[in-house]
Amino acid sequence: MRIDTQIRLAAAAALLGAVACSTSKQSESAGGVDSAAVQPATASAVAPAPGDSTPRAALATKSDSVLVVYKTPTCGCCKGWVSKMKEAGFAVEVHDLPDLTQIKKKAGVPEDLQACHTARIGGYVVEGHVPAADIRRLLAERPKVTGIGTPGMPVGSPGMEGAFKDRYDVMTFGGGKQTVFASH
Ligand SMILES: [Cu+2]
Repeated sequence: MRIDTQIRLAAAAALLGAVACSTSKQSESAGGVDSAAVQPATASAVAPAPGDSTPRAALATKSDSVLVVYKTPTCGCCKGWVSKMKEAGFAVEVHDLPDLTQIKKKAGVPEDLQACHTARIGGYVVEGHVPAADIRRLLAERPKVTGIGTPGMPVGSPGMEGAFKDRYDVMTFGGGKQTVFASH
C-alpha cells in the first residue's frame, strides 16, 4: 500500500518534471537565436564590446567560473539548472537554440548520456543536471576526459527538484570507458 502510493507519487512527479521541461513558457532572454550564438566561448571572449568589458573579460580570464550553457528556449528544467548554478556562484552565459544536436555532437557527448542541456566550462563539457559541486571537483581534479554528464533527468538533481529524490550517477565521458564520477 505504502509502496504503491510512493510509486504513484514518483510517476506523478516525474511527469510534472518532464512537462515542466518541455512546455515551460519561452525564455525571456533578449535577442533572437542565430548562428553567431553557436560559436565557442573563446570566440566571444576575444571580441569584447567597447564599454562592456565586464562579462566578456570575465569569460576570457575566468573561464573556470563561467559556465556557457546551450539549451532550448522552452526547457524549464534547463532554466532551473541555470538558476542553481548561479546560486552556486558560477557566472552563466546562456545560449538558446532550437536544436542542440550539433552542439552535443561537437561536444562529444555520447548518445546514452545526452540530456536536456549542454554546457562548457574550463575546457570541459558538462551535460545535463550535474550538481555544482561535481563541476567544481572536475575543475579541481582535471581528469583526462571530455566531460561529465548526468543522463536522463533524475528527480532531485539541481533544476529537477521534486517530491522525492532519484538515485543517480554523474558519468565521465571521452576518456575511454565511461566511469562513475559521482553518485547521488
Ligand atoms: Cu532537464
